[in-house]
Amino acid sequence: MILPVVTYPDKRLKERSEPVTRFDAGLHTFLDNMYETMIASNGIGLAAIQVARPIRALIINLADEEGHQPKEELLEIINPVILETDGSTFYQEGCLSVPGFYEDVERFETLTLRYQDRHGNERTIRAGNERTIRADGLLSIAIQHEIDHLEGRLFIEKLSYSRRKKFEKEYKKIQKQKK
Ligand code: Y12
Ligand code: CO
Repeated sequence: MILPVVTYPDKRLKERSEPVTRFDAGLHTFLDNMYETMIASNGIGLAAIQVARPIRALIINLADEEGHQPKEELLEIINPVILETDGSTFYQEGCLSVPGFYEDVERFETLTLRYQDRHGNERTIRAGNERTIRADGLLSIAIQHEIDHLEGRLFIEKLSYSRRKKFEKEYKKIQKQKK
């Protein structure tokens, strides 16, 4: 099922999302719906709050050189914790919740992340299910962008004061054109 995407300046995007405690069929259906929504919207990353569920879940499905997004590469990241970061890099980011706007944003270059997958609910499996990955390049940027959503932060909040002002003006114009 394709879900409606919450867009800026909706206040829900400022909410801090709560940890996932139930990794049940309901969560699995919700993650499947997030995937369907992201693909239908031409996205490569989506956090649960972007479809109005304030839970610490996000998905990332980067495109390969040919622009394909193989589902086997889909990352479902629940309750993420960044353990380590290194370096810095700039990338022109976009967000399904801020349609039509792209801007260079500074992020850590690499990071080490701990998270749970969709089956992480059972206590006994939970520790075993904890995985550590080292994320590089675009994946590292996407993870940081999506984890910011879990904290109620948008990439536009990382812009300079003058660039943010310009954004607000441009965005209002885009919104008006849509009506
Ligand atoms: C690097 C930087 C940011 C991320 C976060 C994930 N971002 C997205 O998936 C953005 C998708 C997006 C899609 C749009 O729609 C189309 O291209 C048709 C779009 O354009 C409009 O809404 C007009 C904007 C953003 C991951 C990695
Ligand atoms: Co976003």
